[in-house]
Amino acid sequence: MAKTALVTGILGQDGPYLAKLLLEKGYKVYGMMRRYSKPNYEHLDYLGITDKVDFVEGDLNDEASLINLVRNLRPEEVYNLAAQSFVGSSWDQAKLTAEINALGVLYLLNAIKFFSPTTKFYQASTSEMFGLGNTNGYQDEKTSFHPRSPYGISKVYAYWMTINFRESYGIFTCNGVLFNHESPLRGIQFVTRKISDGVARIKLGLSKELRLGNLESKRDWGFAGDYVEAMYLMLQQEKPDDYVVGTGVNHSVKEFVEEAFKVVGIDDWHKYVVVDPRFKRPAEVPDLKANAAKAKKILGWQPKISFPELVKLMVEADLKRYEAKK
Ligand code: NAP
Ligand code: G4F
Repeated sequence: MAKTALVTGILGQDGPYLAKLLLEKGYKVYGMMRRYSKPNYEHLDYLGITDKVDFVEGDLNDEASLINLVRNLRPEEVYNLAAQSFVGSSWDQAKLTAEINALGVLYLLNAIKFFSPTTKFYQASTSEMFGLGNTNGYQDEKTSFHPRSPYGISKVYAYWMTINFRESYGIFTCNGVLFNHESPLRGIQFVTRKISDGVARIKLGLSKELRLGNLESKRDWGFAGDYVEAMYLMLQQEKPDDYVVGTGVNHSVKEFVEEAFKVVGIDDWHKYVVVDPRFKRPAEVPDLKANAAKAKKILGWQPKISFPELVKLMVEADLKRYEAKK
């Protein structure tokens, strides 16, 4: 019998990559999406798996919808990837961010506790929880949290609730504390995709400038396709635990910009980039860099795609998208 997995956030960036991996491993994959009059399957189409996923409707804000799904499907694994995931919007929509990212996780955990307690649960935790916290310039599983945004704070609640269900009820729950991971499926609001898209437009003469916020902040950027393997591996261990996942190398936004313009053969990138205060945040996370030694040792996980490869992959995908529209 095929194993069953419920993946929330199936139409986002990570959902499709994870679903593809699970399908390749022979799983029956239920993809949870909100109710839309016109759902957008573009990301699943991109990976060629739209017809292979079983879609189910549910909303992290609607506890009964989660109870129904868990009770009816009783999946062996639940990967909770759904979230209001854009840090920048979380100051303006702090309540909604908390409802989805914090309380939504509590609802899902309760549904598992009452209706399918043997289900294994993965929570999409994040390096944003560290905020200003670091241990000798890196963040690992023992680094203290000092979140800087309503998004980061909502995820800290979900992180501890995930641990609490493990400690209180013996449910197999794991936090993947993932650092930034990107791909051609990244939402256009996030800085990497905004840059790859902007650079492609400039190269093709469709735009004259790229407006960005803080160019100095540093992120540990990896490829989403690599990171979903770590999610899967966490739920295959004998014991549930929490893991930091990242490359251990970081770059500034400015370095991402330079690298992206390099891909299209433009050296004088300063001519095109405008710093616009509208894209700066009320409180910034200046420097994230993972120490993923535990994931490497216990899960045997390592990233495969390097920073220059990632930037090239994203810029070339955006060039291709625009060229296909010509
Ligand atoms: P994403 O592209 O923004 O996808 C999130 C998905 O969640 C979207 O498809 C969205 O659905 C869905 N969603 C939002 N609110 C929902 C609700 N109330 N009920 C049900 N679904 C809802 O995010 P991602 O980059 O794939 O990230 C996946 C998860 O990992 C998120 O939890 C994120 O916070 C976390 N994370 C991401 C990173 C990263 O670098 N990508 C790093 C660490 C942690 P719609 O399509 O309907 O809007
Ligand atoms: O791409 P970002 O919006 O990603 P951020 O805030 O790091 O959050 C992402 O990674 C987290 C993991 O650490 C996830 F949990 C979260 O869901 C999301 O996937 O911004 C990256 C950096 C920030 O320092 C931001 O201030 O880029 C800086 N930045 C500079 N100019 C900009 C811009 N960010 C955006 N989105 N847009 C700009 O124009």
